[in-house]
Amino acid sequence: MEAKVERLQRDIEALAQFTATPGAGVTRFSFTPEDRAAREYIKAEMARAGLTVREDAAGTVIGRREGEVPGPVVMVGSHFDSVKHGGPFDGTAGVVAALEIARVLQEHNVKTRYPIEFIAMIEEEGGRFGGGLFGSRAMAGKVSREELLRNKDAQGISTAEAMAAFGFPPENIKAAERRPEDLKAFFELHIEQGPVLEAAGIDVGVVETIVGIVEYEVEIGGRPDHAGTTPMTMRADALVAASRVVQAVERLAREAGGGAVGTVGRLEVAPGAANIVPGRVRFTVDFRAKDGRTLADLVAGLKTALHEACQGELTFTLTEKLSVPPVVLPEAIRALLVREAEARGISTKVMLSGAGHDAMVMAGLTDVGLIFVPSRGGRSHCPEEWTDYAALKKGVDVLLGTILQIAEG
Ligand code: HGY
Ligand code: MN
Ligand code: MN
Repeated sequence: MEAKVERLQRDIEALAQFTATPGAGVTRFSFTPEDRAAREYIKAEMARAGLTVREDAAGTVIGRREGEVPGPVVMVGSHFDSVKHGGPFDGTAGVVAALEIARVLQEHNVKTRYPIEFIAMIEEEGGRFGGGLFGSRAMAGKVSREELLRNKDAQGISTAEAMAAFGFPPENIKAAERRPEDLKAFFELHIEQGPVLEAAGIDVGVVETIVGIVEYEVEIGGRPDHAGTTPMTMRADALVAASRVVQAVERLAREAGGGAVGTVGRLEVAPGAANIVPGRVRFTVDFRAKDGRTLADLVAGLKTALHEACQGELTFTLTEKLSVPPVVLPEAIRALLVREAEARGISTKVMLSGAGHDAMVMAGLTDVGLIFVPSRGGRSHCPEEWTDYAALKKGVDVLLGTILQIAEG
């Protein structure tokens, strides 16, 4: 049994149309018209594949295929939201892989012992509200009502308001929770978003460790003043202070070594005029490392840098948006994936994931397998993101064979 590459291509191209920035990459934020269009496409394809379709309280789309016994369930999927001006494969490739596996099982009239759920997770990127890994964290019971009220988009709309307006009452969020005893395994196919597989000429990456992530929103308060009449010795310039912290983020990560990374991806200056000394700066900090100790050291270094940069009238606030520890995925699942690939003449490489994935949250609930397919030029989170459909098919086939083994018990 194997996937049909033309159906993979059709799904990817169809879903890529649901973007707020046509011609400038895929922008598909959660609880938006683009979300609605993509979710309706996914639900229709799940129904056509014979699945029972529902949406959980967080807004994740779940298609279920019954087995001979009611549970525990084998899950396969990824996320269907995107970053701003992203590519057509990030997350979507894993949702399309799940859709195609459902079709193949239907075509071959396969009856598995355990049920299988095909998942399209919501708000993994955190592109609209910050944070991220929202759908999987809701399944893990790690989304609080407080977070739904606190996290707001660029227009000041909270996650709770957006959910309510879209048809998902925020007060029901706890209903999305899944019990570990009800789950048998969670599998995710994702594009690598890096250069390793392409450079090595390897078909499929089998992920051993996913880096830990901490993400902060920082606000530095200064004093807006006239840029012409305020002497340099009398300023509380929020942007000068922020720029010192931005430099520290880069230095801390570089000096930490071991693959640690630090990024300031978004920075806003207010009031934001050439002739006004910046009174307030808001920016994000994203640290990643494959061990918790390094992550803790990076956070401590950030706090030191903030205290040193904010003297006198300058103040700062530091709000944690996401904190997920590094995870090592189970060796037994990795071995199954490698064996399935070898049986199909597909090459594999065990590797680290520098990107975060829903799989890292689901690893707290059940056994998890995460595989990568190559990204052209290692590019992602940009319109240039690309994966050859034949390469995607190889990953889907490895997942299909492995899931059949796990679902047979
Ligand atoms: O940020 C990440 O690693 C993922 O794309 N959400
Ligand atoms: Mn991403
Ligand atoms: Mn992703």
